[in-house]
Amino acid sequence: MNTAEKLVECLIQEGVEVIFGIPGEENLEVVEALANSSIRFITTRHEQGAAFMADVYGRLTGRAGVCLATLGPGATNLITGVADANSDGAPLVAITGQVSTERMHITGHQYLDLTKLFEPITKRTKMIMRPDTVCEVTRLAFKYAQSEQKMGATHIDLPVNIARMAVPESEMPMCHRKPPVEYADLESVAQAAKLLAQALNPVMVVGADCLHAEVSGAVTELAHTLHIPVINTMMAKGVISCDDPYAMLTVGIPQRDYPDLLLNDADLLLCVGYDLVEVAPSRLNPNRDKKVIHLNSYAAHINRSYQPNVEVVGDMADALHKLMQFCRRDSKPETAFSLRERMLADHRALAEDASFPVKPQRILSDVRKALGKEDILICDVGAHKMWIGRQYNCFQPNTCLISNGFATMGIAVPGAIAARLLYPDKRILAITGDGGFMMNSQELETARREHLPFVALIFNDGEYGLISWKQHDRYGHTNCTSFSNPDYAHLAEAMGCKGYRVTRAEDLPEMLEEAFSLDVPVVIDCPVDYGENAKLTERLNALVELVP
Ligand SMILES: Cc1ncc(C[n+]2csc(CCOP(=O)(O)OP(=O)(O)O)c2C)c(N)n1
Ligand SMILES: [Mg+2]
Repeated sequence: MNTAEKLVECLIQEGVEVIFGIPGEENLEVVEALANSSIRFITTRHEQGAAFMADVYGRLTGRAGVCLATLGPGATNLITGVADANSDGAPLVAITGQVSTERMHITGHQYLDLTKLFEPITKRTKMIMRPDTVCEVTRLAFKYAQSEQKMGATHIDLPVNIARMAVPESEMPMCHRKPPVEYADLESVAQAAKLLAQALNPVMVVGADCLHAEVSGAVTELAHTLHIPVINTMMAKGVISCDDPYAMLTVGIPQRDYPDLLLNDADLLLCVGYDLVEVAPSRLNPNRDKKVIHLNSYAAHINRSYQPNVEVVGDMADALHKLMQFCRRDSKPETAFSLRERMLADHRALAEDASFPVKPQRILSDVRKALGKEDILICDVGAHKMWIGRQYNCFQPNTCLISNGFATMGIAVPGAIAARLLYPDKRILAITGDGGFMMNSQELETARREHLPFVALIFNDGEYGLISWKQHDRYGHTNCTSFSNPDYAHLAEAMGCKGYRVTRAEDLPEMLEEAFSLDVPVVIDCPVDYGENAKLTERLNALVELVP
């Protein structure tokens, strides 16, 4: 058995069922070995698409998504998706081909030192230098990618000559067991309970590490038992259901919004599963005067606005349950309850607006009605993300995926393909700007070929809308942000997909229903009225000015 075949055996041992990627000369052996294995290989149209698919696969499962590329340009094309996964804590293993070890010391065709290239965007990058190390290198890649200490990306580089060499028969895929669960020490829980009991206006902030730890139930129970309102980051939507009276929805758009009013009044932040990349701690604790409890499975990062008074480190559900036992709080957060009503009323405004181009509020209201509680929205990056972040609300975790650590345009279309692969019975919707859609629209062909239908809804404004919004807020005009668009419905049809264009506000609900009933990928091109962006800035500036 050669090294490539042994690598595939190790991947199967790791539970890998699918790999996304593009074959090349230097990974021929691996592709051949994969073809003879139980692993499904999804050939993509750009390595970035493959990396985003692996990224979203990892986000949704907690198991590493795997992507494959050849050396040099194939590997550099993977970079953005790998960096996105690493920043956002999605487990991912990237595998690249490489030139033969005999010619790495010279300047040569397509050679690039890939371990150096991947170093800042992975938790670990290793080259397989000898056939007898393939099992260890593979196990390490998966261990680091999937480890509880913030998951992320890893990289395996396989030189073409090593791939062809025979592996000694004694080398077998390594076994692995789940590491034992570590529990927070009771002293830290007791300290946290004391701070919580003393706090006048505590607020719980839940972050993305809650998604894989299955702590939704414990978070919600704690909110009710100790009467603590809960704010979620953009990446932690649905950890507490949006219809829960304690759910104060999402913090994270650039403007100060209703949840910020609550943070303003808070004297203590109970941060659960929160990672600093999700939303700047200076946003949560601008004057650095709030007490902070950090509760996660790993210790806090360093930041001047995030210096926890107590760190409760260990199994999160267990720590939350103990905290409930150790602490008593009786007064209900009436201010939060009334703020929630005002916020929901604000979100409902224009939900039925009949004007055209369609208001973002109306689109999201229609989308929420079209998607069931368990269906999945994959959001791209742009002004549409700000609207989704602000007012698309979720009932369950992992039902709205937002890249908000690295915040990378282009994730939605390939991400939806991965989501569809995992959940054939759910409705999968990608919402993307016209800018981000064009960055990975080529993967529509992948989706059609692989029979992975999903619906892509394009917010069409002919601009890099978020940047226009920021320029408008800062300079009063826009620059370098506009472009022309193709006929997206035709573009979709040309790739064997179905295309629609919204021409009236009332079109969308029916189109969405029809789109989800089809067995090919669908693109819905929806002109959007981003005149609402500047109005939102104005409205929120006025809201915050009311605060003393
Ligand atoms: C890959 C990448 N390039 C650039 C940016 C910076 N950026 C953030 S949002 C944005 C504009 C997005 O435009 P579009 O996709 O049309 O969405 P819209 O804002 O119009 O809703 C840009 C350029 C980014 N986040 N990611
Ligand atoms: Mg746009």
